[in-house]
Amino acid sequence: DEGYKLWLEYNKIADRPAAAVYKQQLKYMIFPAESDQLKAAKAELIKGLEGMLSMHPADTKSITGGQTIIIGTTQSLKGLAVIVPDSIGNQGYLIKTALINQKKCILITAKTDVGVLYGVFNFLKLLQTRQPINKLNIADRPRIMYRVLDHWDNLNRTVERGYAGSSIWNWHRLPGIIDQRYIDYARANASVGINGSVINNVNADALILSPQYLTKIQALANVFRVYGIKLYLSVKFSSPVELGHLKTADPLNDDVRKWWADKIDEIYRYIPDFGGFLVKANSEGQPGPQTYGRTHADGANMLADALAPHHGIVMWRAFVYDNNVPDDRSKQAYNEFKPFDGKFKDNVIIQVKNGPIDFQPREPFHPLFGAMPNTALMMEFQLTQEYLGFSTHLVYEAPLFAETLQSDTYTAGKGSTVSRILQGSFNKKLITGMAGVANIGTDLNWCGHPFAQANWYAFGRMAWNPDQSSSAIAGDWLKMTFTNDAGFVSSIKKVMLQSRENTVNYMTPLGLHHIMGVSTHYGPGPWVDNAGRPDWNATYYHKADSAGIGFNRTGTGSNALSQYAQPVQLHWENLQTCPDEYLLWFHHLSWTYKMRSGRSLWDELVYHYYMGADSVKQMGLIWDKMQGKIDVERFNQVQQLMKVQLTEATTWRDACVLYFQAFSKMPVGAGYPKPEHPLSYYKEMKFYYVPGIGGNNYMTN
Ligand code: BDP
Repeated sequence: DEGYKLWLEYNKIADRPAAAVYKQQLKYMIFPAESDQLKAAKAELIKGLEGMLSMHPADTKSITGGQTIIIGTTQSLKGLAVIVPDSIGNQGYLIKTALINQKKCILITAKTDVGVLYGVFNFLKLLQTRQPINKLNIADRPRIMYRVLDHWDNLNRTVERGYAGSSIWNWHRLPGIIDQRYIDYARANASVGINGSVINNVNADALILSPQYLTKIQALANVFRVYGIKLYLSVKFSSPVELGHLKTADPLNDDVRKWWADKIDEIYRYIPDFGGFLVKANSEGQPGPQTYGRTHADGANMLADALAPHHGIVMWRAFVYDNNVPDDRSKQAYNEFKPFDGKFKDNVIIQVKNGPIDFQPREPFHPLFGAMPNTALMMEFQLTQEYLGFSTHLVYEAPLFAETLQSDTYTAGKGSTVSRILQGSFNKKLITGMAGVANIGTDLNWCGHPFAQANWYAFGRMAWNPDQSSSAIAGDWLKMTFTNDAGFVSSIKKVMLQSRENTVNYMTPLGLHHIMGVSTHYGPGPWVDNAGRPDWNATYYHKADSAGIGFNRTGTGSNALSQYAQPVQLHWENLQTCPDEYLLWFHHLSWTYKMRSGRSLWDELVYHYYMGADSVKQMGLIWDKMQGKIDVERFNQVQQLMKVQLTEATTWRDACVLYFQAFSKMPVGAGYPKPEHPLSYYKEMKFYYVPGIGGNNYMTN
């Protein structure tokens, strides 16, 4: 098994009595399917039942015996007078054991076709995870409106920060050839409720808006639509100049406004349900409204006005920082965006990364969450493991997502979690969204590492409901992807839940951040001090010297803490209460500073680095015991990957400990194995053609 089928394996249920119980309840099916979406739902149900139970319920039009599964919208099941709770909204569904015409049936229904599709996938999940289906009553709905994957895919099919092969969009063969992958991609997304896809890189090529590409994009949109997924495009702000040959892209210029309005009308002629734009502007060299002396609000609102008549939205990114601004990089997005609170049009949503720097293994939540009560904000998580060991490290990211989502911003008092802000709980007028930077490529298993699929899956589940538990999601994913073997699921779930913390420990413990190799972001690089910009240097972030280590972001330092609500500020400012996890993010402390554990800061740092690398070894030992429980292909693949991960984790540990030791001048405890090489060896390690940076010539950060 190469893992192509993702979590939709639909493997035969080997436990015969259990299979028989399911089959017995699914003898007949009433499933009127007229629309493409309902047809897709029906095909999926049949595929799932054939795979798991080798059966195909008999299609009927009316209830004759019991054991009938009835599926459809309230409209298509009119004759049965089905009622759904209002709470499921337009995209939710109801799965219920019901007595219809005195017969016990299973009912899957919704107000809309896409709701039925979600209901079917969730019904299949019950079987995939071996839940009883004789007493069902599940009403569910998404808590977030826009649940989108952002592909950083270039037109030449390289993928920025992609570690799983090339872009799955085969531009040369589109529109004529519809690769089966497009369909399976859409199925997988729909199965977890993802309803949008931004198909191209935020560092966008203006060509994407040319008629030649629009024809190709239309073909993709036609596939996505069947699975309830809207297509979005990343656009380059200067497209009117590059594509339209205008002299300017000034958002207040009439010709520019007309150019965009015409272009948007044109797009909607190709794709009537086009979703809208994602824009990276005035960030890392990209053009934007500031290039023309205008503001982010001017730029976003101009596009929003043109999209509004078609019900499109603008996702405008807040990932901005400028090395000409002599201030802490972590403060800049807040400083630039907060003044515009309430100034964006209703169909603009500001896309904010989970933390204030850039998808590090651990960051505190972004201070913009909670700071813009009158502005729609959406979360941007990164699924692709740019800073998490690429696709050779097993890192289950759901705990990272949950950590941010459950952080309390205190913006409207205690309990103002990021999750509630994203759900629009404090301002019902705002649109809501969550984006994940995709980790998908042409690798047979889509994501490079068999376990990286879990991050795609978990993202979808959390975008649907940000308060779901990482543990429950991991359990479902393991069962759906590998096996229901209880021993396997419980052991490997523990491994998954611990995996992100392991990586924090061997890369950036105690609040360290951005100390990886320059530009490639591969491997350790705490010594980097000569990147293109000061704020791309590792030394800018860790500030290690003979006196100590850490970034002082308190009132005596950059005062980034002042961007958080007061209770948060006080909590992190006070060394008595600041959690170890964020210590060096907010404080510069001496090497001998006494930690809660009683160890010195230096000893604590060493302890974490060694614990991180050791936990990878432990993970490998657990995996070895799983032999025979799953297919041999994926077992072997993961086993090899864990060995690579151990080597790389050890390199991280040794390089960082040696590097920081040069400042602390303190010994490493006798019990710890000695690094294999001197510091100079790690500094000189060279890596050629590192994946994830092809096709971009600006990339030096
Ligand atoms: C950083 C990446 C860079 C992206 C940028 C972004 O290193 O490749 O273009 O973020 O999000 O994480 O725009």
